[in-house]
Amino acid sequence: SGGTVQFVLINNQFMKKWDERYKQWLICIQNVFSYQLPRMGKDYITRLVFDPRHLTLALIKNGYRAIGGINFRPFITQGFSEIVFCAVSSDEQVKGYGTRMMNHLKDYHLSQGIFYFLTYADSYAIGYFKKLGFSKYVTLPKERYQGFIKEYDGATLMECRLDPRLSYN
Ligand code: 1VU
Repeated sequence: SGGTVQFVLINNQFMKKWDERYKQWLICIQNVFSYQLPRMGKDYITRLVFDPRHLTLALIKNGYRAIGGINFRPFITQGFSEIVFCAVSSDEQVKGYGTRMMNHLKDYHLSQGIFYFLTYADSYAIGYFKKLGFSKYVTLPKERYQGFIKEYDGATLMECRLDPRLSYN
């Protein structure tokens, strides 16, 4: 293996002239999400990946290949982001990319003055989120997120509180 990876934040909100390369990357990442998170349903994933209110942090290998990503929705007035989908393609898992991707997202949020992540984690992903600093103990007051984030049956709400004194990379 080997090779270099970079992180690209893709947001289709302000792109009047849609960058064809970004579109191809989003399609690849949407396929990774569909394959890795089959219970979410492909149509639902497609809708949220291309929703202008959602952003995708793309994990790009060797300058051209999208091998994973994190889709999230910032709620700036509420002071948190919802982590919606997070996945790395099968052949690139357990190489540390999932960790680096989340750390990159944390530093981006510190730069934006957002200090909380919330996610509905599948039971098999709870361990991964715990390693990355997420907890089932949610400290954010309910009125800050209730009605803003979508509940998923059988999933566990988890929170990650970012420390503004830290750098995660
Ligand atoms: O640091 P350690 O070595 O102790 O632990 C690693 C790694 O061993 C562990 N880990 C796993 N543990 C249990 N089951 C797994 N499937 C699993 N995969 C990894 O987690 C620590 C971090 O490893 P990493 O930095 O190498 O992470 P990856 O690059 O492998 O990426 C992790 C994810 C979870 C993104 C990847 O395995 C993946 O795409 N899995 C399938 C999709 C998934 O479950 N996504 C999260 C679902 S919840 C969601 O998206 C809604 C919010």
